[in-house]
Amino acid sequence: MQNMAYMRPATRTAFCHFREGLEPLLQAQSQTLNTRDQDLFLIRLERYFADFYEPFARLYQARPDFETQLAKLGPLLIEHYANRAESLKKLDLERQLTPEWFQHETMVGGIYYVDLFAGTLRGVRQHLPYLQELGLNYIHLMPLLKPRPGLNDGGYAVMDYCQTNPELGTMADLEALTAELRANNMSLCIDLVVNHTAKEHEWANRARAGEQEYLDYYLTFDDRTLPDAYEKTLPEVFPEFAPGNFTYYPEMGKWVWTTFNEFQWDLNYTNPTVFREMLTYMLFLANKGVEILRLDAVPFMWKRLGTNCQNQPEVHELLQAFRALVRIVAPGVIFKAEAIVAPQDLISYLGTGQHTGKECELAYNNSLMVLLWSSLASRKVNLMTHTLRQMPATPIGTTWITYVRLHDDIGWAIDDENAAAVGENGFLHRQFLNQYYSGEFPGSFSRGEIFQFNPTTRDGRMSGMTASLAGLEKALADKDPTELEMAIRRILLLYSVIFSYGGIPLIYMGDELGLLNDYSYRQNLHKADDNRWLHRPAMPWVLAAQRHNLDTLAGRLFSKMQQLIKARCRTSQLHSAASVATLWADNPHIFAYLRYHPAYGRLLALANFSEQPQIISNSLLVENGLSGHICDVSQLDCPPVAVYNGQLLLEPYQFRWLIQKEA
Ligand code: OTU
Repeated sequence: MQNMAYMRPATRTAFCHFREGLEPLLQAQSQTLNTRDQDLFLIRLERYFADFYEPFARLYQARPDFETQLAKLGPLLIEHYANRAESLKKLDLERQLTPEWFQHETMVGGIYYVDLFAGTLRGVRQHLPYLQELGLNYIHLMPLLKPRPGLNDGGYAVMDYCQTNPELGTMADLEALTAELRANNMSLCIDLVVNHTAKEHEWANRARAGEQEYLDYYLTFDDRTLPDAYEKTLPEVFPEFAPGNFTYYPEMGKWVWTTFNEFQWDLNYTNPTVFREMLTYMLFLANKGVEILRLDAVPFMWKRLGTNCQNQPEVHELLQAFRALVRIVAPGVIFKAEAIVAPQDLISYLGTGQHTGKECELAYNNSLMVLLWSSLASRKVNLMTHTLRQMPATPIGTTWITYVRLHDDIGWAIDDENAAAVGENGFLHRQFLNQYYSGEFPGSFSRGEIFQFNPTTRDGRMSGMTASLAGLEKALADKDPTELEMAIRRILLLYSVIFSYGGIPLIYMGDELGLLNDYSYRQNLHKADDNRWLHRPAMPWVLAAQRHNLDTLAGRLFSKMQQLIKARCRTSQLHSAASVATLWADNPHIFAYLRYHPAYGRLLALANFSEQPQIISNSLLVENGLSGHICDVSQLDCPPVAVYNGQLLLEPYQFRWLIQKEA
């Protein structure tokens, strides 16, 4: 029992006590858990106990019921461990032996709404061949747990976490899907909305009925004193359709904290019962075969007066404690933080400082996403290069989710200081991006819509599908073949970066076919107010059927996307653990970065963000260790790359993944 020896004295005492309490419970499970299972559990408990206990104690030790709260966690762990299917226990073992599984260059994901993609969970199973053909092995299905009736924020207002949305299927369907995915080496990611529940959740119903126990699950106030005090420093997430952060319910005589919509009630994580309840949901879903939990809106989980109530240190304590407990029961499961925050706050969700190696394995690289769009509009890569060079490397054992688009708006998370460092005004640049992507800016190629414009701060975000934002919609409307070509190249350029910069790339449903904005949301009562539905189209299977016809737009994009995925999968330098260094090229339009793998060497990626041909000096290659026979591994035949007069040419929007061929 080595790990115990490393524990701090107080932790060791707590551990011994905790384990003693569990031993009889484990033995009582001897029907389901053999000696080896029990040993494994105890070894894991010892391994992860400090990781869980210490943050848990820091959060809740001051409470008189701390010991009772702590003791309640043990039986929960055993119950879910005993319920875990043999096939999942095998997966746990595999994953513990290959903890870097999600960093492999072969990891490629996609994002799908069950109903819009395939109608139901069973429908998703029928369409697995399509996902496999594209080359995906990580499937993120958008919120599928039982939402409230009526408006539900795209499923992010859950009233029952133990049931699926009945329109999509049953829990049994979900289990059958995860089993089939597993058999095909594919992993399922689903959303777990941890920050809030629907106001129709049982806890909320009971809070509304006045049960004190359940009022403590949420953040409620008798009058405006505290809400007013908090509002002084709180931003508004949905200023247009949900202004303010609190909602008054006359039947309760109380104000309730509602960061997002009125029907989404923020949970009170200062209450350890809420922590335990959410842990129960995590373990429940893990036992259904879900492999990646996308933890929604994590930055908001802890509130502090005088702050913006995001990214508080306690959020990281909570995530570490959850992480360790899930690892004890289901180490095959990993966490993905949904924290769409400023560059300097982002990295901490992957575990930094005291949380290193103990927090989420995955987090969205929204900085990269925003900067890609910023560069595409400005045709300049200096802000992107500068900002990414400031970003710390991902901690060992973690990686980014890289993406071009997803179901949300694009929030222009561009730091004023970083903008100033490259001679830009952050505010004006963000204004420019909104004008550019909404199509107002003269000469813009984009067709998007501004989301949640805030007249006070003049902040706004952007809605739209990749293809429409990248110029395809306009080019088709204008019947302009040159622009059409440019739009296709822009889409592939953006995807080339997310396929090679480091992390698991996610393709947003329809981008592989060049799907455009869907304006039909305007006619739908439940959607018209929220233009994020502009980029949540239904899967056009008729269009998808053209994917093998290279004379069609859909066919061209699909086959190129498929090729790029294949190219990624055979390029070991693109393993997520291989380092990435963003470089200054001697051309303001060319984005350059070097991937370095200790065993496989270097890969220099170049991406031309302008519609003009550009050249860079060969010295960039030489200085980064590439000389002699250079080839471009982004193409399936790996063509040699010629250098003329010490210069390398990049066609409009061309990208290259250069490696040095063995002599
Ligand atoms: C998330 O997004 C979801 O992705 C959204 O679709 C939901 O509406 C929302 O949570 C509420 O559940 O503010 O504009 O830093 O940026 O949680 C979208 C995280 C959001 C937030 C994010 C949120």
